[in-house]
Amino acid sequence: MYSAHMDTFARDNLPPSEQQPQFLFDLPELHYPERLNCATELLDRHIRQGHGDRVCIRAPGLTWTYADLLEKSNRIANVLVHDMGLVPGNRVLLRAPNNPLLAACWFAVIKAGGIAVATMPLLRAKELKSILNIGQITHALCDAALAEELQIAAKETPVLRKIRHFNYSGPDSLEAAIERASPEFENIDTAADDTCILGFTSGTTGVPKATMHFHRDMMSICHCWPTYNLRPTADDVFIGSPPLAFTFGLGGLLLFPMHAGASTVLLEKASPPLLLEAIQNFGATVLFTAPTSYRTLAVRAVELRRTPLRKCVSAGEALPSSTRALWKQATGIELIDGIGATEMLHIFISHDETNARPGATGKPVPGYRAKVVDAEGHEVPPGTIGQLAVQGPTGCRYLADSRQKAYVQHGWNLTGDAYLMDAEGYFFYQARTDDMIISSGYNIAAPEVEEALMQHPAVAECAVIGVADDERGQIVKAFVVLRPGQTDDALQKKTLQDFVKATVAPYKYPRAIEFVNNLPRTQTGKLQRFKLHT
Ligand code: 3UK
Repeated sequence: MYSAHMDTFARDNLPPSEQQPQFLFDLPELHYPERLNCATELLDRHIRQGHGDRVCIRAPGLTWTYADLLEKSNRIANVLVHDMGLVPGNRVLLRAPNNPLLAACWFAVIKAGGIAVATMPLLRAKELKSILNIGQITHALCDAALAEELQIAAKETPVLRKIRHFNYSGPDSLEAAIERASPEFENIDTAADDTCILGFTSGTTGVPKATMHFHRDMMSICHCWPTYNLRPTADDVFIGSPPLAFTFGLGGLLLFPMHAGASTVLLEKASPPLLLEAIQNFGATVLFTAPTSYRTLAVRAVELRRTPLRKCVSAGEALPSSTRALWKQATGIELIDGIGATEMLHIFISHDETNARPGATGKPVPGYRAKVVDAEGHEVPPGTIGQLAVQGPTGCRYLADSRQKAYVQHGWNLTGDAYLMDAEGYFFYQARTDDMIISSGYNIAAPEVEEALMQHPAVAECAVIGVADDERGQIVKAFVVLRPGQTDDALQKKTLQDFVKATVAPYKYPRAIEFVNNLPRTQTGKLQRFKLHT
């Protein structure tokens, strides 16, 4: 079988074929040639088709056309190959906040037939060390602002041979090497099924897992969800908060805009106030961020309505119906919700703005199929809660990890989410399977209680868990962040408890409530409910 990889590490560490999910290529656009380099399709193609002058990337104080990005990535590809000794199949660690050079480095690695391993900016040496080891990473391109932790990790990982730093001006910087390098580069003729990225799971607990995705997978995610659910145009300006190291951000803020020939705004910091400012300054039209961010931003309704924003995508966590309603009221825009996973690369159940249903994530994205199954893997009738199982052109391939057998069963990807499908085929998220609370024999989904609490005006944010209880097995406990000016006393607790009882089935109400100043979240914006178990 053809491969351009001289370093065969990735191919050697794929899960055995019988442990891989079944892949679906029903849609005609998913029939790829044997040889495919996704950088050629997403970047070089635009220049070849005469669109090199169109704006591709914007950042504070900087604008790059497609031709500019091509030249930068070609030069960096030459640095990787000629100065740093990269051979196809080598893994390259990328480390930076979302900025234009990170995007150029990503394309440079892909062009050179390398495997890009982007890392979350906040990772510390210990976590980087485990990524370096799992991925047997040989090269690194690192923003000087994030050099410190990588240097500590690198000292203890001998496989990492070459590091170059960028966004600083020393003679040994990547920029200096870029100046000397040729602007021409012929992309390595990779196989469609050569691995091109390792995506590390945001991992709430335990040892991180590396998911392996091929060149054709990058194209599949561009051909499925954006084509049928987002429907962007070449005039759109994309913006958002997820890091490019998180596949939600990689797709939403780099691959999808480029596939559409549109432009993308890369922001190193994208907290809600900074995001709003950038939406205004850059005239953004398509926004990608997490549910909590929409909730916070919604208070700036007047300013948001003056921007050209037209499509807003929420993913990473369940979207509460109240947040959907709040955003619609504030901006007039119906949110597009979508569930994705690092293992699946991107979104596989979603809807467009005309088919949104409160409380539902949507229907399987064209190219994917989904079902709800019981513990034995049998499909359950509509209206029954079970585990979500999916198949599509993308799917889970953990690099040398026994947990492959838990995620992929009978050829289906099991995401670890409890779902229900209604009679019309809409999928309704319930909880992570490990966030289902069993109290006095009742099954209670933590997010449903959170949703009820959040409808109360005193509540800014909240998280619900099950805590051990002698009498009931578990009881529902809520951690609540109050809005400014609210009192955190026993009366407030009683008010919130009564409110939940009046909103959902009374047995779901939180028997315990604790007021806190903030909630633990991952760098991808996910609530870490397990950290609340003390
Ligand atoms: C949860 C959701 C309800 C769900 C991701 C879009 O989140 C992404 O990937 P991760 O590997 O986490 C996967 C898990 O997160 N989840 C994500 N989106 C939703 N739950 N509604 C949603 N809309 O538990 C899932 O199994 O960090 C999201 C695109 C790419 C991604 N990697």
